[in-house]
Amino acid sequence: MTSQWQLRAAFAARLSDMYGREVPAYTTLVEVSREVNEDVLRAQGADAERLGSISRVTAERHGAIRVGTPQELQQVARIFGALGMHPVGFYDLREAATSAVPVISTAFRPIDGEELARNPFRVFTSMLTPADPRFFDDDLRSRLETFLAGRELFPPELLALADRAKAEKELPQEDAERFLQLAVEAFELSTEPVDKAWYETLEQVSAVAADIGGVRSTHINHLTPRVLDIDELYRRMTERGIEMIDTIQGPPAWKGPDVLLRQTSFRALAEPRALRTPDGSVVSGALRVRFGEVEARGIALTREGRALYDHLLTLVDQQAALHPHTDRSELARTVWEEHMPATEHELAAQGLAYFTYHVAPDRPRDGSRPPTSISELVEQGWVRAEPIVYEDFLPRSAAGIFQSNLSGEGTRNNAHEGAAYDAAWLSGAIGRDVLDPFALYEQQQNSSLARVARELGLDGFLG
Ligand code: OOG
Ligand code: NI
Repeated sequence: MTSQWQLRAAFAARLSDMYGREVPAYTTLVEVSREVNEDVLRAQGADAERLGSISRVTAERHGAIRVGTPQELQQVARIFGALGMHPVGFYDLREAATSAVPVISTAFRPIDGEELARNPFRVFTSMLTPADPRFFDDDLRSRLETFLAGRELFPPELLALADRAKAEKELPQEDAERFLQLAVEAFELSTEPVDKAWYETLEQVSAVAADIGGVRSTHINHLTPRVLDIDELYRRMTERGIEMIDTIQGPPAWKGPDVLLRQTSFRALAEPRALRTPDGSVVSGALRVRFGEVEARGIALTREGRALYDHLLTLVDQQAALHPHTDRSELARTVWEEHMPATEHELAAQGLAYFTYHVAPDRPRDGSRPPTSISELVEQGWVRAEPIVYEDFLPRSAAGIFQSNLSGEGTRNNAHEGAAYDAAWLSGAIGRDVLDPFALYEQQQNSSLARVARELGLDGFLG
């Protein structure tokens, strides 16, 4: 029998092999990430594993896919449900992006600590919004919806196997093999000719709309390894002659703790694709949609911590407008040094980040009673705090990654009111609750506190 986490790990590994064959620069990215991780581990020892064991980090990937309709998203949810992955978080990239990115998104990922430690594979999943009149007029909307309704992204056999894996939490080996084969195939780049005129019609609105709704299949858009030093990775990739986007998105490089998520990518590459012209002939062309991304993960922030992060983004924007000739990452570093607590301890004390708490094996054994507040327990050596790693995404960074890889700005008519979507709407569309990331981190923190309280006989004292 193959369990859900084994299916998840195998799917992530096979998808990575497949993407490496399709996009060779991705293989370089994975190799350079591995080299950087080994160097960091050698230089820092155990500290390098503070936010995840090296085996977790080495295998860790996120993918990105894009679908067209709620029905397709539901099917995606069934496939990832088989792998023990749940929809977490609601991202509205229409608002986060300045150019035309007509999608809303969630991320499918494992949610409990043990499952994350086994394999944290996650997939950022976006759905097109044809009902948003800022991007699509009535005529284009109806043509698009008809086109999307007429395609099948996932074969029924795959979905049936997925439902079984989800219900039984495992699959017999032979079925597991078939499931993995079909699932990986569903995300390969199709060789079927693309209708050139239709693709270009959508491209005028948005390159993302064309990538999603201009073809009869889906594909993995990028795959992202995790790296322990993203600044070093950026230098080494550039040295190897791979053209990276201009910046590293997210928090700046600074002396304090790593928080949330820093990401960068290499530019989307022109890939040969067969195109069908209006007279019916098939010509070879090239489309530029797929890329490779890399990320460094830090500590998960609480709502208050996240509000501070968002506030600092605004401050950095203001500084950048005042000093157009100064490097943005320099400005960001200065802002952070002024406003962001510089130690994990301070982040915890101010309630800005999430930690799990563990009774220290070397706690006082002189018969004294432990103090009853978590900060004193930590200060006096009774309890150790371990940072909880951020498992989610950042809308502004995601929009930045989308935009830096688009061929054109697209068009967007802000005179229209945008169609409204939120997490509740998305839950209804998927037929499954879209979970709140903050609630998940908080649960993890609270259950560690409850365990500490039990072990130290402090029941009723700690949250
Ligand atoms: C998804 C972009 C978002 C990330 O890491 O923030 C993303 C896409 O390009 O489809 O993957
Ligand atoms: Ni990504």
